[in-house]
Amino acid sequence: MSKKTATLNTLEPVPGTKVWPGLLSREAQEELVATFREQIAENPLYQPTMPKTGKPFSVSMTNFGDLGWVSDRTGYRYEDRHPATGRLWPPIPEGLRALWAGLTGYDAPPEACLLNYYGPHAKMGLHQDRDEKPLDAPVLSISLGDTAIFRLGGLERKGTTQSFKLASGDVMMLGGPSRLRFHGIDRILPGTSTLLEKGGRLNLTLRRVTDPARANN
Ligand code: MD3
Ligand code: FE
Repeated sequence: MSKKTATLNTLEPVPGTKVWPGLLSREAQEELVATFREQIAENPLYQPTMPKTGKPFSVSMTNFGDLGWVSDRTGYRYEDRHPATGRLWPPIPEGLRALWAGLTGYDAPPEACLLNYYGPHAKMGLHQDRDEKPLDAPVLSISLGDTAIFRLGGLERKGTTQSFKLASGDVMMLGGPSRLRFHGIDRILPGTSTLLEKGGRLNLTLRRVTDPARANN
């Protein structure tokens, strides 16, 4: 059951959460999309399945970086290869690595860049991101294409949430006391951007997966 709440155009202040509306210029957004297009043949989007049930996600995914987030019947985890092609993930585009360094101030580079593609009916249920070791490292999210209705909750599944719009070029950082907040994508608003020829939304999340202070974790 979903409670009816107003969708805000801007987020109410939440410690550890920062939004930069429209940080990426149209040109920078187009350059990122072109980079993904170049990679798509060897690094295709695929539809992950839910642990246990095997139900497919409505969001399709791929990754860049040393490690990529994958899900199948056996669970969620990070892997160094694409589950369908068996190839190593391509490197994280340089522009995104620079964005991470500039915005997070975290003293180690991101290891994973998850790319989520939302068609007109895709959504992502409320969840926590807790498959990464260093919880002091923030997650940096970049939205491209159609606007999404994003929902941000608290540290427990039940409890109040707020929803607001994430548009193409918006960048959001979740760290510190917000790092384990529940969050999800209620829906996307088709036709709200001309960035992607066939419409839909791309979200990129940059993450640190292993603790930079320890080897082999
Ligand atoms: C809040 N992706 O890939 S990004 C995900 O738009 C994910 O595709 C959504 O949730 C998307 O796991 C939301 C924004 C985001 C990312 C990480 C967070 C919000 C977060 C971590 C903690 C709290
Ligand atoms: Fe998430």
